[in-house]
Amino acid sequence: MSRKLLVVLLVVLLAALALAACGGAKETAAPTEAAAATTAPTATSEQTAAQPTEKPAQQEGEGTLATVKARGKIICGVNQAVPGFGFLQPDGSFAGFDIDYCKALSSAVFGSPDKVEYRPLNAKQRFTALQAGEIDVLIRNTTWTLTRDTELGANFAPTTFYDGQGIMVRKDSGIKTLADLEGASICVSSGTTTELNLADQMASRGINYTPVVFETADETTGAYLDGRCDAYTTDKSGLVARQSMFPHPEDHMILDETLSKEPLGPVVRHGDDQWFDIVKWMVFATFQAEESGVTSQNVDEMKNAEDPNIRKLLGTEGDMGAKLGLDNDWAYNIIKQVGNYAEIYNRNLGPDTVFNLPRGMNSSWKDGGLLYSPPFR
Ligand SMILES: N[C@@H](CCC(=O)N[C@@H](CS)C(=O)NCC(=O)O)C(=O)O
Repeated sequence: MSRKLLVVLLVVLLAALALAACGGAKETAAPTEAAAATTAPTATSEQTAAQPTEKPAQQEGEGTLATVKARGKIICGVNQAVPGFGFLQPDGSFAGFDIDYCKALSSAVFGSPDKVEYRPLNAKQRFTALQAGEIDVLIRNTTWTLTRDTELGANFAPTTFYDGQGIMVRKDSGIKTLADLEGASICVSSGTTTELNLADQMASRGINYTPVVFETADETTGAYLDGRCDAYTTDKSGLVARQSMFPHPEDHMILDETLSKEPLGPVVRHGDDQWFDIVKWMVFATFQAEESGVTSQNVDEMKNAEDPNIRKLLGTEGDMGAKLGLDNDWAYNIIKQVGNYAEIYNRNLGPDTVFNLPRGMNSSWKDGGLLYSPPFR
């Protein structure tokens, strides 16, 4: 047997073992990533996601933009279980803040928001799917971390939603602070920063707890609602989103404490600078449009604005689109078809939605928030 074949066989065997280990029991006693960190430097639960079964969407040696254009659609890795962000609706369509960013990318590339195939992925599957070329972009409440940015082969576009991890408990539990969770069981999803932060925060505060780990949000919240855990933890946005699906949302509350920083945004693979630039500037276009007061409603009039920044953004002046390999009306199309950041936020999370999330850090820098676009020039 050739050495190469032997290596391939070994890899397949290891992958099968990893799959058997994750797939068998849905619940594990300890956080897998944390456990991996304290033992040998083996794969974390993020890295032991299901192996790719389908043919990669991207052909070798071809840039993602060319692949996407030849295919006629973008394959966007998304969440299907977090209302307001990425959610599969009863009619089979996807909706949410992250979904709108898939649409914005489609508008930038194709001049239409509908050239998207949505690929639902759970937390553990997402980085393998990205690495394997099964998706062109991951827009799925994904936190930017150093490990993901390096070892996991991911490049992070600007943060579209600044979040932090929170804890939900039943109102009648008497639990008011993190310290009250001494001896508690806490439901958490695997392959997430949530799982790691929880272990770190509880250890540093000397609070003993039992993590009860599941692969999907449905399993995690299902177990919490069944009374198998005293608390449920994820990003605060995720808590609010999932709470909206509970039979009695009013029976639950989110503790004031925030356990971590969770900057969420789109992600692409390492190795394709042009595609990375497109995804980055697609996000910046939504920020800049809000900064400049350009909306889906006034974008046509704004084409005649005097402000050179607006003219460059909308393609009336300069050749910003060409620099990205796109048509010059790429950003005009995003704003016209999907909207500026405020429109995207309000449509999915704003005052007219069940979530009514205050903008807070997710305000434009002009309003004291963290959203800031570099110059369009
Ligand atoms: N932002 C965190 C957490 C993201 C995450 O996947 N959260 C879970 C808990 S709500 C989720 O979205 N699960 C949906 C599912 O896979 O069913 C991360 O990037 O690791």
